[in-house]
Amino acid sequence: MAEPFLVESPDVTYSQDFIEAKYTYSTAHVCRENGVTKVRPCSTRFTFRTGRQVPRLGVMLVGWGGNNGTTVTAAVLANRLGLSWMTKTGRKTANYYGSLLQASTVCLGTGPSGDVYVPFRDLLPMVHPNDIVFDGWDISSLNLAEAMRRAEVLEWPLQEQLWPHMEKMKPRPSIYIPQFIAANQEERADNVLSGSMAEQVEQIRRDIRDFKESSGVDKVIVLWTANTERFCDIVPGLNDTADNLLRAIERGLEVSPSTLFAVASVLEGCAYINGSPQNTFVPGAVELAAQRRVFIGGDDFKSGQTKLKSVLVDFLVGAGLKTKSIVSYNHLGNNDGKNLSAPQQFRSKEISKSNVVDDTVQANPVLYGPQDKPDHCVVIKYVPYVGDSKRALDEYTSEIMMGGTNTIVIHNTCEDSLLASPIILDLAILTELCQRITFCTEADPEFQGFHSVLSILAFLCKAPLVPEGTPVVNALFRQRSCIENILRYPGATECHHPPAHGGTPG
Ligand code: NAI
Ligand code: DG6
Repeated sequence: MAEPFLVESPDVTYSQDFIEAKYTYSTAHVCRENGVTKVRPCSTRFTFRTGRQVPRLGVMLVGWGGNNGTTVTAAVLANRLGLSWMTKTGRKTANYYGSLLQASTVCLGTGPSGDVYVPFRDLLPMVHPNDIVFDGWDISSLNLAEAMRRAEVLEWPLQEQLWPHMEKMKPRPSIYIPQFIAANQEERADNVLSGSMAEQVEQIRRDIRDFKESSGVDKVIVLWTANTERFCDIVPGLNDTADNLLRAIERGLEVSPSTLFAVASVLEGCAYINGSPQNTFVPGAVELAAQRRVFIGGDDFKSGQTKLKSVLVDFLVGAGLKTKSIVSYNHLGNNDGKNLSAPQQFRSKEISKSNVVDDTVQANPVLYGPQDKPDHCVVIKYVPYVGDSKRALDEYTSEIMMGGTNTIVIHNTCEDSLLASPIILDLAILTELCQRITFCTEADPEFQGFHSVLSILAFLCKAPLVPEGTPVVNALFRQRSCIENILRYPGATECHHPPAHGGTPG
């Protein structure tokens, strides 16, 4: 197996199957004793082992016929086939812009002519997006070519080239429980499973096995990019434990389709990622994943307005300015916008978009008291004419020195699905990589995998799911450092940049 570079160090060994690297992780414990704050530096010696055999990866999308589902499938095909197409501003070529792994770089070290940068994807052996095989489900029966046309995201000359490839792809019938998504979605629900809830979960499990066998992939990851659902109540006896959740499915009680897909995936040993905001991962689903040692991750792709917010507020508060008000408005005209025009589905999105500054604010007690946080207003409007081209307007107002005020206003226009698609690829590829990494310490010499709640995916998610008791980090560049560190340690490619906190395994 040829890696793009080799690390020459006594701490790194390459065998046929593994890269093994020793790494000392340094941090500090802070405690208060007798009225004095004490800081105690400490370090842990880790050994990381990464499997070098990159599997053939299958990704099953729930909501395959939607804007994201069709766009990501089309983008991978277009890249694989090396397609280009004419637009009024000239010829465009398929690329993976917007993918952290494919299109951003990290510093490997210093060479004779200065710093040497490599793409993120070169740090460890990873699946290439061109090699991903897609399948999936949708409540709408359109084949992927027709669904791509319905999405109105890609230029027509590109769609024409992709048509013969995409029309062969047909979403599998899905679980449809109308109360969870907006009533305005009913007209597209012509591809739905029947039978009891337990039978439908069984069918999803059969679909996963069928896809694996018929496509010849080694591994399957399931990712929800279907409509935003309303939140579920957490009810003791219903969804609070794995056993109760499984019983609730047997009895056909209230369980959302996204949770049913999570359960089916976990029972099949497939990682499950939630790209929408709803609380798919009720405590019973989290427990089931932990019991089965299957990765879960989410929630809600962090693609545009929120990504910028998690940079800008970190910058403002990090620079010592007291942000007092954040107003985020956007309008869009795709089917996502239509679904979000219903109050309960909007509420799910409002929650995931609103919590994104909490950790940054709490981390600065100089500026903010314990109950103090900025006013934060999120508005989403459905305007069919603009289609997938979302327009977002943000106003950030901060208090500056001596009673002054600083107001920043931002306007952003972009195709929403072209921002979400590379995130879908990164989520799947990172999750797969994490399945090949194990680690041990001197104190605990048995090799183990990461925690089943895969918090390393936080960079890609608006409301990151983290293991219970672990602090949530929203600030984008801390999240990026976390991925960078976790990818550097197993290959021992630490550069001169100091490791950021948040990069601890698990
Ligand atoms: P979309 O509405 O175009 O696609 C969703 C698809 O899911 C539709 O084809 C619909 O028929 C299907 N669907 C609904 N319920 C289903 C079920 N139970 N089983 C199978 N299929 C089902 O929406 P889009 O733009 O693709 O977005 C998908 C999700 O991703 C939404 O929840 C959205 O909020 C979320 N998201 C999108 C971002 C973006 O930038 N595009 C960013 C963050 C999140
Ligand atoms: C309107 O906000 C529709 C949403 O689905 C967003 O487009 C999506 O969640 C992306 O949000 P953001 O805040 O990351 O741009």
